[in-house]
Amino acid sequence: MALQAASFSPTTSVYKDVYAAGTVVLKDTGLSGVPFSVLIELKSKSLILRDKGRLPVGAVRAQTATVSEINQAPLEGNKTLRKGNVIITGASSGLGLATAKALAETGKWHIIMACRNFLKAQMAAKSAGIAKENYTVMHLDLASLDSVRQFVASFRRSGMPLDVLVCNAAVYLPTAKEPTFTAEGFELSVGTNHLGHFLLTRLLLDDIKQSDYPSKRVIIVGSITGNTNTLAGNVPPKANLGDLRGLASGLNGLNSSTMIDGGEFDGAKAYKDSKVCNMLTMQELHRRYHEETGIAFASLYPGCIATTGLFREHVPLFRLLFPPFQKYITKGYVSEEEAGKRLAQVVSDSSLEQSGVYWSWNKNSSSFQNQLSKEASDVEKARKLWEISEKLVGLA
Ligand code: NDP
Ligand code: PMR
Repeated sequence: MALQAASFSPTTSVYKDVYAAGTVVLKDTGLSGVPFSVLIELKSKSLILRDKGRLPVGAVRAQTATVSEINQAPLEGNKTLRKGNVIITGASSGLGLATAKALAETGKWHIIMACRNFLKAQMAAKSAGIAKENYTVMHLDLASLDSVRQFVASFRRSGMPLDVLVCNAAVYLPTAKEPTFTAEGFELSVGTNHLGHFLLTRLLLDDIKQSDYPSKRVIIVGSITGNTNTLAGNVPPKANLGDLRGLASGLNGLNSSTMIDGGEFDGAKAYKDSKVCNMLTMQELHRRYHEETGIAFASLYPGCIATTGLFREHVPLFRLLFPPFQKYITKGYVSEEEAGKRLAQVVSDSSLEQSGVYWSWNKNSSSFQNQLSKEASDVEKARKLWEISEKLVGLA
């Protein structure tokens, strides 16, 4: 039942969200008129400060916690009564939005929707019916390392503890004839899907380490199409990072190739390569940090969610035929709702807590630990990818 004393600082001038027994938010400009001692008193009696967004500045409405409210809280290990806080990148559509909805509906999670389009994310949350008190939208453009750093700074200013990070956002540019680039000049697919998430995860690890939540996790969404030990992973162009020479020389198309393996630009391959990077990064995080921090690192293939915005750049005929092809021929199709429930399991189920695992689901939707391809589980490549990525994002 650990409320965070620091979050009650009476001098703070930013919004503070303090999640106690399912409830929140001091919309504060100094908590004027409420002595800190009173807050301590409230805290010790397990009272809840409840904001409905209509309190005048300085006014604090207190309400006694009911048994049922306390019971709503995640009690795994009885370590804390507050809601879990989870950041989901790219939660404005598809899998990310469906996961946010699934988690919000449990009443046990507050979702920080980390999105490049603030308004789109707000509207998406609203039309998905996610209750206002269960989410916060924060701006994050993974195609800009400055934006990643700014996001981390604003998240820290919010005062919220961080318990789980889900790296979900991605772009897929299968029809691009020419490469496009991130703000720092990296090829856009690998720059966004891998490098942006790499920096974000590295910076937020410190925050997750400090969490008192019973189960701390970092999840990076992978895919079957990056795994060449599957039929789907053998559809050309196949993922292949080679010796990482393109990445090592900057992936910028100026003094280097725009592809990780040093080859000619191919948007579909760049996406699949980026997914291999995601899966390698998860395992390297596990090797480097799991034992020391207790954080569980995982990746997953949620199923083929053939209707999402991921295919927005594909030709119209593909977009028309892909869903029935996956539904009736490969039978790999899964709805956004079902995929969201799967990712939500990886966020919160105690049965999916193991670290270093790549999760998949079989036809009757039960989860299992899947095998990664030889390349996607290559320890030496993961280490090299880590070291090069550190340099590219300015951490080494
Ligand atoms: P969507 O296109 O619906 O979702 C992708 C999200 O990423 C969107 O919210 C998008 O924002 C966001 N995004 C893109 N670029 C950036 C950026 N620069 N900064 C911040 N956010 C960004 O696709 P899916 O839901 O299908 O994809 C989600 C994850 O699932 C991806 O990691 C994908 O690789 C993975 N996946 C998908 C499969 C599928 O069959 N669809 C299968 C296997 C894995 P915006 O809304 O503004 O465009
Ligand atoms: Mg694939 C069991 C077979 C299977 C599965 C599960 C997928 C998933 N795909 C399968 C088979 C095939 N696909 C076959 C036989 C073909 C040749 C006709 C095929 C083709 C195909 C294309 C052109 N598939 C695709 C594309 C895409 O553009 C998608 C892609 O690669 O996006 C990167 C895609 C996908 N197939 C999948 C999944 C999950 C995808 C998309 C997603 C991803 O990795 O994010």
